[in-house]
Amino acid sequence: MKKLNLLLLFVLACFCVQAENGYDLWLRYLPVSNPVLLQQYKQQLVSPVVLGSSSTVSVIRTELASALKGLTGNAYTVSSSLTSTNTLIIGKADASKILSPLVTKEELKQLGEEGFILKAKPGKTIITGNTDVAVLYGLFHYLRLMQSNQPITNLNIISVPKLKLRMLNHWDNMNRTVERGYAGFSIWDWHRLPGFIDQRYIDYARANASIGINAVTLTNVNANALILTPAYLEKVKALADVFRPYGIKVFLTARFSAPIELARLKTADPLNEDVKAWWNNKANEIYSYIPDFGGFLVKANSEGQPGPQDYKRTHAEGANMLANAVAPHKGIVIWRAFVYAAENPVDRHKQAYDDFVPLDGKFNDNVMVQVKNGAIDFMPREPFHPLFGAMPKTPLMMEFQVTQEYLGQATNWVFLAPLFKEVLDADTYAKGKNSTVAKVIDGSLDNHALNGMTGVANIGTDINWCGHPMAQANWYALGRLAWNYNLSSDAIAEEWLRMTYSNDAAFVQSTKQIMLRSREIMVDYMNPIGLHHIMATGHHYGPGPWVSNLNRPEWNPVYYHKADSIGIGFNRTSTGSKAIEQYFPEVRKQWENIATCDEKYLLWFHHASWNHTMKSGRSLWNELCYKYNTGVDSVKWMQREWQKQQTKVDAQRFKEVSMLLNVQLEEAKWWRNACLLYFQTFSKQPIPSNYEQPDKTLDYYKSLRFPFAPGN
Ligand code: GCV
Repeated sequence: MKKLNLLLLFVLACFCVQAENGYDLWLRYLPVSNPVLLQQYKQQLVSPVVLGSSSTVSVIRTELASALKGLTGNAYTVSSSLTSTNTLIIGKADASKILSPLVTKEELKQLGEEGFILKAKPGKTIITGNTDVAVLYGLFHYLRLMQSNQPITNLNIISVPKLKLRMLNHWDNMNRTVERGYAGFSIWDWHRLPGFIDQRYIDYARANASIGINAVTLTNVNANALILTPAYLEKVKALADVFRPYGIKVFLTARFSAPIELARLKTADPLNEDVKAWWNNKANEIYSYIPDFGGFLVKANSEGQPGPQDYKRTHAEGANMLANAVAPHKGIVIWRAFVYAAENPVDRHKQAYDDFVPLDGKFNDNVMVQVKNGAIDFMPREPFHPLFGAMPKTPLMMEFQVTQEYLGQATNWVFLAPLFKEVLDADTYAKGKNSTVAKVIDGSLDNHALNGMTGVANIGTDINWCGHPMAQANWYALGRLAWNYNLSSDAIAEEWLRMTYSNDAAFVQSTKQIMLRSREIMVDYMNPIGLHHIMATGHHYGPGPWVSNLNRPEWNPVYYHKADSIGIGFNRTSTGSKAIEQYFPEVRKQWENIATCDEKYLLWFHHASWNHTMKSGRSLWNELCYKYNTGVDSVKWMQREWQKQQTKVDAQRFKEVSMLLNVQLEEAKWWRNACLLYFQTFSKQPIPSNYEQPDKTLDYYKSLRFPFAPGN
């Protein structure tokens, strides 16, 4: 009986070890299965030492020991004092004299605070940098090489982040709901903080550090002033203490009306002396809890949030008041440019530019303006925001959305690196050719010291963190691109797949193709040819191009597609809203003329007739039918490709992704049928008979309701 129990325990233990629920993200450290490679790794690793004594150094030691154990099966003793026999030396450049001859002063100078050097020749490897956190980044890079089965014997890597602030913005509410979150509740367990430190906080910090993320905003930009009260600052401090060894700074969202709500001041006018004093004191108080507090992120005068314009002050006056409060502590203010007003009849596309360009040069040195990648709102495809390049005197920070509010939420598999890259690589022509968005945000185009990129997080309490097992790749991609926006989507997908799933070459090859095509596929079945914001309203789940009854004009999809008997699309050219004039002439030229406009933006900038001839030779209406159907067919292709991977992937994640692909196919068909049936009421043309015909009526699609859709 005892033996039987033991056997049962053993079987259970094996089962647990092999269960793949996605919690470990890309930090699985599975045994290296290629024996030749394993042997090479072992020869190189023999005797590791980690120098130094900070809390970050402890993190390095723990991570190294657990990674090496996992990857090689050996329990290495990681020593802390150097001997001549050490083969893997990890530590800050000034931690030991021995490092100095191996790396030059010039090399160290290039690194700044966060860059690292990784050098290896047979039998000797060095990972170093100017700070312990830089060394941690170097370690994660080294582990990534082994996790993805790369050689580690001859290395000469110097890696310096292209952006200083590499950030996640959580839209997490204090009641633990997450605005636009599709992965469960907020991971911040405010009620049990500060006493209870969930292991998740530590694993979250590890994951972020492994991809170079060094800042997080904990709370929703639709802010709650209570986060600034002492009871909550205690809790924020507890999180900041967990994150610090991983090089992560904490930011909070500041509700502009907080002085009224928390201190009963009569006003929140940024020029009022009492208001200024209140924020100064509040900043001092926050820094007394968290000496390295990053600063404030602010959404003001947008979608009902309070702001300086309530007092006839400008965004700059509001931002500078807060910037003055955090400046003595070296804090910064990140002020969002996502503003538009219902009372303003001007094309929403133009409003942020109209508001912010006149303020260029008026922001304090410690203010950054955070700009969404496009002028509307995180659509499956948008041209880059015209503010990029248009505010040379202000550091602009990129805001991407990692959570898939408008990109299939938690049911659709979409890899976002191609979307991020498309924007970063776009040429603004602000200072002639090659003035890319990336060069605007890294500060190199206009010489800014502050620079950064953020992603609205897709993280929640789901066991796999991000809801869809494949959505982790988008968190990963954000971090990797913030570190180095020159990385290709291909390289990022490959790294992630190898670490998160398998190093099997055939698996990596096919699954990478799914990932790389997935965004374009979604554009086809959701928003082809430049269509945008035709999602159902409120929750944004599924199609709703017919919606026209909401209070604010720009909340209605009909505002964006403008379909009528003549054609479809938003005329933003010089004969329309003139939004195109906000771009530099070279860019404008590309899009102004319907004959030359890139067709992926056609209906973004033009109201084109249903019979407009597309480059394919098809009429616009037929092209729309073609695109929607191609999108659906391509999801079927994703399914076929994924089915081929069954033997290569653990059962749990294989099944989860298979089920979700079934859902995705149904949703793609839903998008296609609903949109084509609706637009057909204007085009009055048939859906060509070679395509699958909608099996439901338009009224059916219009009748669908999702009162409990997540993220709302
Ligand atoms: C946090 C969109 C989203 C809102 C979000 C807003 C923003 O409008 O639907 O949920 O609010 O963007 O970025 O502020």
